[in-house]
Amino acid sequence: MQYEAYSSHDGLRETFDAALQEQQNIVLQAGSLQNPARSFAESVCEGLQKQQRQLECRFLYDAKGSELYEKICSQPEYYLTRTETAILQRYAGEISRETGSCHLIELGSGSSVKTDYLISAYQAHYTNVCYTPIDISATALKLAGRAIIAKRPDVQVVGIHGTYNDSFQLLSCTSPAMVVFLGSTLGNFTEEEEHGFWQDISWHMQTGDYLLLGVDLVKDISILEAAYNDAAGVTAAFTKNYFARMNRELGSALDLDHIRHVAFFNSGKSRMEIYLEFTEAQAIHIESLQKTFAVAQGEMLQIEISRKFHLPAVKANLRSYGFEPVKTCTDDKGWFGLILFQKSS
Ligand code: AVJ
Repeated sequence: MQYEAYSSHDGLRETFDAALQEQQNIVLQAGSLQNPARSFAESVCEGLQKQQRQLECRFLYDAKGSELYEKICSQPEYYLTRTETAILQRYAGEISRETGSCHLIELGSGSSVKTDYLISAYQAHYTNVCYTPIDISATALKLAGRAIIAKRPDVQVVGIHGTYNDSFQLLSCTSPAMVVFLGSTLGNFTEEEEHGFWQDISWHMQTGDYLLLGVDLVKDISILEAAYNDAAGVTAAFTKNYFARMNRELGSALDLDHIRHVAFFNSGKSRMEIYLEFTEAQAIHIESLQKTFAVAQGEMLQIEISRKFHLPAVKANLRSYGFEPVKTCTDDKGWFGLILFQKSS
């Protein structure tokens, strides 16, 4: 698969459009990810200057982090991926009949393994299936794209190496389309961030287009907490990789042996909260910006939140942005929900 870099914002849209017309299989790089080391350094600095120090979770997904996340997905305690996959397997056919032929655009596509069930269903019913995975990990994107093309030579794949923000402008080229947002990635947003996100998506999507949203549902706390504290320690390795990445890319020289993974459910806020606790005082040094931050013993840096949802509330919320729920699918235990919406106005 070819890989091309584009710096200008407008350039991306035009190039995307041209790639679609010419039926190319290609990955386009958005300009926003052009200076990754600098964005990472700036983000860490900003996060460490906050009252409750918090780091942006999207930087968990470098090549190593994306690989560890895939490993999390197959841990016995991490029911999310398995459950959502089963729902997709069961309902992909019905979903594809409901929406008709459309361009599939996936936000945060990762390995695209789950999405393959959807692609397969669309291929069974329609010709000229086109898939646009969007991800911040170039490695994950290229591997996923190659695997799909190898398995399904008739599907066109135009990937975007970029952020969600980069993808919004592309939604005007793709109608009829279905935006696919799986894995309960929505749960990583605060309510405020979520609001801005739906406003943007709703603004850019065309009337009649679809949105397929996967959300993890509120359930027994012990099940939730086990999912983020797996016995094999893969989740801990995943979150600690944030600091390993800082050592690699920012020259932070942190001692990872004195950093501990902590994850618990906050019932009041209906969310998992994931921290890295410093079991000894350490300084975080960011070479390129000439900044040093002192972290006290026992201090916890928030690295991620993962909100858990109730289906009726999600539907009511999305309605307020012009998305009509047309189909709701869950598993037998009601642990995970997949909702198909149509953009009404
Ligand atoms: C990728 C956001 C769906 O919140 O469950 C898994 C990330 N973090 N284990 C989640 C994650 C720790 C995951 N999402």
